Amino acid sequence: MASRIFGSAIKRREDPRLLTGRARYTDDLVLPGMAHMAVVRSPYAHARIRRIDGGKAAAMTGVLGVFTGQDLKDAGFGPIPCAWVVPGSDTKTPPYPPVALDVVRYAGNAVAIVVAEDRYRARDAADAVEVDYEPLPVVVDAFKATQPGAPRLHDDVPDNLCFHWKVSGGDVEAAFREAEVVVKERIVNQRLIPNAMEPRAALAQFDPSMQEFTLWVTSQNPHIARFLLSLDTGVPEHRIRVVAPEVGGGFGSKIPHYPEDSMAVFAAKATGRPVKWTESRSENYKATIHGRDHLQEVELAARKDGTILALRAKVWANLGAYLSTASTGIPTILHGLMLSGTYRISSVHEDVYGVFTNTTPVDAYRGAGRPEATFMVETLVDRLARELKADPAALRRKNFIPPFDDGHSVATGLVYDSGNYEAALEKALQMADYPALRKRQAELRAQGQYMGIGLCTYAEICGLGPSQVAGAVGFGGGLWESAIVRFHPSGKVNVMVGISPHGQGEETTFAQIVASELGVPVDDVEVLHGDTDQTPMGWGTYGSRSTAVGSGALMAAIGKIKEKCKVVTAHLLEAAVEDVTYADGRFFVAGSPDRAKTIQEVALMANVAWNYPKGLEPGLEASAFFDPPNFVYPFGAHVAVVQVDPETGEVALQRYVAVDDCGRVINPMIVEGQIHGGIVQGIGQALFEGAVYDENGQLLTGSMMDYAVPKAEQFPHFELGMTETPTKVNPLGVKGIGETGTIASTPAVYNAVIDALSPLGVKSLDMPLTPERVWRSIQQARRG
Ligand code: MCN
Repeated sequence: MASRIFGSAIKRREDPRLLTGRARYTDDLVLPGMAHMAVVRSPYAHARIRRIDGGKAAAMTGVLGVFTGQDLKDAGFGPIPCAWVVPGSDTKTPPYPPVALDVVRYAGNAVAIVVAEDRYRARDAADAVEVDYEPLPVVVDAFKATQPGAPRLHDDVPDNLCFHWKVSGGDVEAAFREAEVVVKERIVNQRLIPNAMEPRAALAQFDPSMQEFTLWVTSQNPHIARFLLSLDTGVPEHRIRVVAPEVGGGFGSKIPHYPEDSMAVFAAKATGRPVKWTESRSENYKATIHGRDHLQEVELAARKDGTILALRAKVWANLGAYLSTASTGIPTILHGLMLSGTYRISSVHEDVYGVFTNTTPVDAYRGAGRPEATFMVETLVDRLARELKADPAALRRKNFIPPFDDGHSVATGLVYDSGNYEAALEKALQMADYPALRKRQAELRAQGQYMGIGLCTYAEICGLGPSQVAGAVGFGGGLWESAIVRFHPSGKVNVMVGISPHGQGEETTFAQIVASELGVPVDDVEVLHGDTDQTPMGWGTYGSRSTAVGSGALMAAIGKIKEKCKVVTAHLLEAAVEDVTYADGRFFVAGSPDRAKTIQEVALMANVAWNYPKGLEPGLEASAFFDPPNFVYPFGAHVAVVQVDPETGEVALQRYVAVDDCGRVINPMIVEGQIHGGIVQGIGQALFEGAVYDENGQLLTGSMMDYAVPKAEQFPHFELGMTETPTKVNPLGVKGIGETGTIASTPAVYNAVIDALSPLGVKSLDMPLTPERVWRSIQQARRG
């Protein structure tokens, strides 16, 4: 392989159009005759709908229609499907009507839609729809919702318990009996609101002559959107085209198939006009999924010498009012199976209770399940270190899974692909100059200053596939990927992929792969994605899978192109096919590098087929699918250094060192960008962010005035390092990097703050670690 392009930090090809404002997002699209939709949303978190009167609204100028849940139902629009039901968990899937029929279950639940000539008229008319509600009792807390007497959300779900899922490995009871030390923690992994720059939008068009729909939508996975849309609308898949134009970030929140997608499709058919809906930011906070929201009770058993024996946990996962697309898989498969982290923990057990509450549905948010697992393990390991008066780095080293390059089984049954956790930690400690940091900490403590050093060593499961496992764990789709590589006569290349990047940069990195493998200039390759009519089927961009799985399909297609080029070259050079070999964009007879054809020459001949092998198909195009044999498990070690002011409770993040390993790196600049963004989002959870409901189910953090999205000025320069441990799971040895920063940085910063405060007797705190919380905990500790 020519490795100059693969592995080099070329600039992102997406950026010129993004940075100059020329990119076209869903809301930029304008169709002839386009109308606009607004959604009437419940102000109550739980209420019976007595009556809806759309009369006044319908009479307003420019209003084309007012529709209720019943109208959608009558038109055959069924409930929003949950696409992941984990076997053995007795999961209840109560109906999730796109527009409420009789009861609303969270503040923001849709109760009616209005279509009008422009969005302002639509909004005004939505405000004029009269809804008579009978308020019902509300529960927002997952633990409380399972207690006797709690208000019930769905008739057929007693105790609001959607599922009880368990995972076990080893003999946990025996390990706890054997333990000399047990540390416990009650952790609130708080609810977060994903903040993609672009809010959600949908534009639907119905073609009555063909009975076909087109939906332009802010989706991370247009092929899944089409599949699910066909299920809940009854419109066959081949009559639906879903396009994800430019998508301005998603962080998981644009995976689900949302009620508004169905509403827009319904409205387009009902009014005979293309219909657009774009949410406002406050609508986004209420009606786009939230993330995390776990209450965790965790215990870690160890020997006095620091050997970790077992981990046991109970988790109440708040699912919100309805099951969003992947919601049940997040606190189970993507969380519960990762309890061993990077350690030799031979026994684990976890009970996960998935609970309905009167809150916005919860689904995947960057890291999705893995941050909740890593936080649990990494904060408990630190707690154990304090208990044993051991150095947290030494304790980690003692318990690490030793280096492996071809599979390591952990207690939950997963087989990690490859890892070298100690190497990543050593590098991070070296970059941070850990001994010097500890020395400085001791000096500052002597002066009454509170500096803290926090570590996190993590491994995470991503590169979601293989499909057989997806099926076995109840995921309602496959997890393979596909790619088409098409050479035009001029030697320029189009690549069509099933993945659907929305900020990650695969238009660049996939072009780098093609350029490296086929020896064409990188600028001669264009990567197309995000349109079900133009791209082959794929399962989307999430779970940091696009590179690990998508590149496998791309490599398989490239392999077919090379084979075909050899046949054409052999014919042109009158040589035997077995004698033709390839290097750096040229096909030549082995031992006679002068007898060669460039790939562009071969592409031209394949396309014109003038002088061509008999019986060989013309054209130079290959399509391939790739279903990986396993997940991939990137890993790393992060070190955070903070200074806490005990008088104000303010936490200043002074240094942040991150060493991550995503196998072979295609584009180091893009990888660093992913790590930067990820770190910021994870620290957002540790220090700033948290969605708060009052007891009536009103979202108190309903806008950016109240929900603290992190800002660049709050961060130091990130010091990044890499180790490179390839995987055997895909041909290029690449693992995912899109979520690692988020997974690692929350516990690293949390551990640093607790480390700073431990001389004051503060042992744990609820996130986000706001100055007020930190200050109060110091006061409380001082009072004893
Ligand atoms: N890459 C690389 N070498 C590797 C691994 C990755 O050069 N060894 C590059 C990839 O080719 C790609 C980027 O890094 O350009 C991220 O790739 P990958 O880890 O495969 O992640 P995905 O493309 O599947 O993206 C999903 C991931 C997730 S799950 C969330 S959430 C997230 C994230 O990506 N959301 C994002 N990063 C985001 N970045 C932006 N800008 N916006 C989002 O919504």
